Amino acid sequence: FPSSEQEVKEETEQVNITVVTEGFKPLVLLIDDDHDFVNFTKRLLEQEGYVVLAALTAEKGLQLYMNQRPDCVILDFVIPGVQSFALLEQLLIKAKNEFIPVMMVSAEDDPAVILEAYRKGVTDYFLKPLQQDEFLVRLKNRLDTRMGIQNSVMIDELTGAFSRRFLDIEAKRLIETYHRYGEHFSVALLDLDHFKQVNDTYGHPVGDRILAEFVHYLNQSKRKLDMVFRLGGEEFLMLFPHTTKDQALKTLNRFLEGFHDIVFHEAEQSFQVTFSAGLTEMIEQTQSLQPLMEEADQALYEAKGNGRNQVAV
Ligand code: GH3
Ligand code: MG
Ligand code: MG
Ligand code: MG
Repeated sequence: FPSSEQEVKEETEQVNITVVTEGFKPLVLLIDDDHDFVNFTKRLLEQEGYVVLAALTAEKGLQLYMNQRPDCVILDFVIPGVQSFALLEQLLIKAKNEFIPVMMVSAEDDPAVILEAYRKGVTDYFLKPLQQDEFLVRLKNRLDTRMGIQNSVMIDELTGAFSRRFLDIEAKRLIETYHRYGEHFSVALLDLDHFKQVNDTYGHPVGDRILAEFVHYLNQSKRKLDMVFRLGGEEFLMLFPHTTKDQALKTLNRFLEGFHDIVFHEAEQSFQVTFSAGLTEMIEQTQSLQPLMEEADQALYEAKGNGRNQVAV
């Protein structure tokens, strides 16, 4: 059916664009013990359309970094205390591993200190008082690069979900956040029901469109910090930060109903699609994503066996 294929393609493209740009404002984490500078810079960045999180201590800064997933960090390294220094060094290592730019802003103009900051992975070093215009342009360039990496490497092209590669980074961050701060999180595997049949009946392009619609639906319905990853085929993984299993169960049941309510129209037929999910929660003994995925997979298997269109725990 050539005409509906054309329709499908356009709609898929639309979905992809919506997923990537919808209401997007870069999140900037600002860490500095200088209140006046923080207040001033926060206002400046908000005027530029950024969402700004501010931390006045290294400890709070690291916590926000791990909990909120910023797109860029602006940092004054000269926060007093040996412990603070160690925490900020940890943050730099994490940021480097996660491709998050770190821009330093400091009154310290000793070339040896500046060189050392670059060696530790700082991407830019600005002296106070800040040359505002240059700072804002370079920040924008850094964020553009960061978003470019995110969109090309970390986003699955067909559906707009995050890619499997990005899952490892995010899971590592959540597991560490759990052990350090006791923040709960839940993990769910989602798999579309009888999807082979959908492809066989309506064609592969329609299947592709449904995959994109599924992710679009989840992205619209989830909380901001929840993340959707495509593991492959019609199988997805969701991470629910700050969420217990009971809370995630309610959310997933809402998704089951909401997605099932979407009516697809193809070749003069209308139909609905369902999915099944297996859910688990981070617990103390867990040190990696692998056992969580195994548990979620076992639960998914049960959901399928019990008739599909349901969540099992
Ligand atoms: P179950 O309810 O047990 O999950 O049944 P199922 O048919 O969904 O499961 P199965 O694993 O047997 O088949 C998955 C199907 O998903 C097979 C394949 O054609 C389809 N599929 C996988 N990746 C894609 C894709 O990228 N696009 C499309 N259109 N279909 C895909
Ligand atoms: Mg299957
Ligand atoms: Mg399936
Ligand atoms: Mg499958």
